[in-house]
Amino acid sequence: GHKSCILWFTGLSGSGKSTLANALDKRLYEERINSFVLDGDNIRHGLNKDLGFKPEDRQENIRRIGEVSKLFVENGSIVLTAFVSPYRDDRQLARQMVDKEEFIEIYVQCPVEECEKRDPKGLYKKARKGEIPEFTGISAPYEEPVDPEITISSDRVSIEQSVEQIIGYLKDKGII
Ligand code: GGZ
Repeated sequence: GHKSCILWFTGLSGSGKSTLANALDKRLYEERINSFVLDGDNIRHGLNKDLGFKPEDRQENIRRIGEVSKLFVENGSIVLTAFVSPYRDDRQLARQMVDKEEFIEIYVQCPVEECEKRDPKGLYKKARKGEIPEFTGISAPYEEPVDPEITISSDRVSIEQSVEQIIGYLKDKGII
């Protein structure tokens, strides 16, 4: 058996949140743990397709993701959310939706210069040209977590090592 919780990944576009969340999801599956990834692919294209990237829209995006995550927690899952979630207050609101020990904030830290160098979808390039307004890290703020449960330096640590770091934390806390 395992306890349910939310693993809330936050970080810049291109920092590696989704990649890491999916690698961890696979690892948990191998341990027969019921986990689920929420990311832009299954949320922003569906439930939240009415929302854009203005601060109010991001706030509503995160609020709904928090509510959906809470349902997964009630269902006994470990839910992995991979959203930029750039505003401290919005993350705080999501945190307060569940019990204290059920919300684990994971800061996927990566210098914006490195994210821009990776630029897997060419979005930073577009943002620099002004084709995407309010792009996080370029023309919109990213408020770093003050006291995240876990910090991953994604430009210095491999995905495998990062997965092990998080697994270690979950074992330490008696969650898995
Ligand atoms: C930031 C944007 C923007 C703007 C489109 N700012 O690398 P990606 O492509 O796949 O991740 C980014 C994703 C951010 O959506 P989130 O739901 O995670 O954002 S938030 O939590 O702030 O609501 C990026 C793409 O969508 N994208 N426009 N202006 N990222």
